[in-house]
Amino acid sequence: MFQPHDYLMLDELISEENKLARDAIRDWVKQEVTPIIEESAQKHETSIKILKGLGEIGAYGPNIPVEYGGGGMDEIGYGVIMQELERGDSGVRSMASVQTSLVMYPINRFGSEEQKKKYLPKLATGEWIGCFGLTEPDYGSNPGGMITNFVDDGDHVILNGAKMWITNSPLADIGVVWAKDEEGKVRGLIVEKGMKGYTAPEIENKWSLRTSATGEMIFEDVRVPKENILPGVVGLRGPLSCLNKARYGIAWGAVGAAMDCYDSALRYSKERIQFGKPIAQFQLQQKKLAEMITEITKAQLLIWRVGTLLDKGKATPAHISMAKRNNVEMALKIARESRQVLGAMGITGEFPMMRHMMNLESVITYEGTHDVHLLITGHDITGLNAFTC
Ligand code: TGC
Ligand code: FAD
Repeated sequence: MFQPHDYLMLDELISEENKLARDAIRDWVKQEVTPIIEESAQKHETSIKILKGLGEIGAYGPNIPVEYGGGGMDEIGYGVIMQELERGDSGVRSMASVQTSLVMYPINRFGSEEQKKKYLPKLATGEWIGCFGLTEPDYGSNPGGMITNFVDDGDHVILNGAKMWITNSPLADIGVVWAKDEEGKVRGLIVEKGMKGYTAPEIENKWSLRTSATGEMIFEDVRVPKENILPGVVGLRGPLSCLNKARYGIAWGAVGAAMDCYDSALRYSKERIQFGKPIAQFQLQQKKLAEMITEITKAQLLIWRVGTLLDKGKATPAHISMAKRNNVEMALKIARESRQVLGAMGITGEFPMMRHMMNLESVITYEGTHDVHLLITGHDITGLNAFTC
């Protein structure tokens, strides 16, 4: 069973309240996620018990105000929760980060009082599951080109278009969908399951994030009440602001996945005997393990600092991009390296490395690809925009 590692005593940087929350989630993951997640991944099934359970333990909206059912925690608190969930599985962290950062956050930040009261408490408990529709079949890294649009129809609008690769869409009760109005301006709309003309078929046969449902969102003349339009934002800034929050959570989550791989490799290497010695005694294996804990520790410090800046209102989107890019790549490298420490055993479902590795292949692509985040940093440090060159 997973043992936490805190090589540089970074726990001293985390408040008692946040440590309590993290430890409670850690215990929940051990009890509810670890025993079933491998089978869930092998069967390519989303566990509804986990999806609902996340609402019971306060993992939906921990940083959303208490008056709307959230936990009222700071961003470090949200981060350490994402870390523990992704130690269990990236798909489980996805459930919580989409609900929190991509559904509850835009409703809380850009929604009307009526929208907040109607949706947030039910999303916080997990009674309703939400999804976030930005990516389209022809517009992934470049969401500004989106085709999905709506036209005026009295007290409703008529929505047409399609979204692709949407986490939780096949299961979701509501979706925050980004679409262009008649002037070509991006707006956020809350689409509800059951609206005529709206379907959300699942994307089958993924080799990655097999515990998380991914689907399309198809809109064929869907009549959406105007009261479902988020009044507080116009333009691409709206969805991109939500991505900042989710990317931040992913940067913490990646540390959790890496810790799980490192912990499994460390314990195995001390027990596995070859040439009459534990393989942990061989210098080549020590190099792998020593580099892993070094990289994990650096990644922890990076995201802790970004979280601290976020709590002070000083973190920029580019700071968050740096952390997402660095930490996900770090976790992916550790998943591959730790798999090798286990030799053949590493390819089995008895150990978590292959599952984490395959999951992280999505994590390095979604919420902005590895390349996109590098170009965001490049823009920030040079002042020159590679996306428009
Ligand atoms: P650009 O002209 O740079 O910006 C348009 C407007 O947006 C503002 N802006 C931001 N605002 C807040 N946060 C950010 N991170 C922002 N980035 C830009 C910008 O200031 C401007 O505002 P205004 O008021 O002046 O109009 O936009 P661009 O079209 O050139 O694109 C820039 C680019 C490429 C960086 C951006 O589009 C991008 O980040 N692309 C990647 C797309 C992406 O990350 N998609 C993620 C989809 S959601 C997802 O993957 C969920 S996975 C969920 C899970 O399971 O965990
Ligand atoms: P493309 O944009 O087509 O990119 C292809 C390649 O070209 C990449 O390597 C990219 O880095 C590179 N590239 C693109 N532009 C440039 C450039 N200017 N310079 C250099 N290289 C470039 N989206 C949502 O809206 N909601 C969700 O809930 C959601 N969940 C997802 C869940 C999963 C499992 C996955 C895999 C994706 C999900 N996505 C979601 C979509 C995700 O955000 C996109 O896949 C991602 O933004 C990349 O878009 P794309 O796949 O169309 O790749």
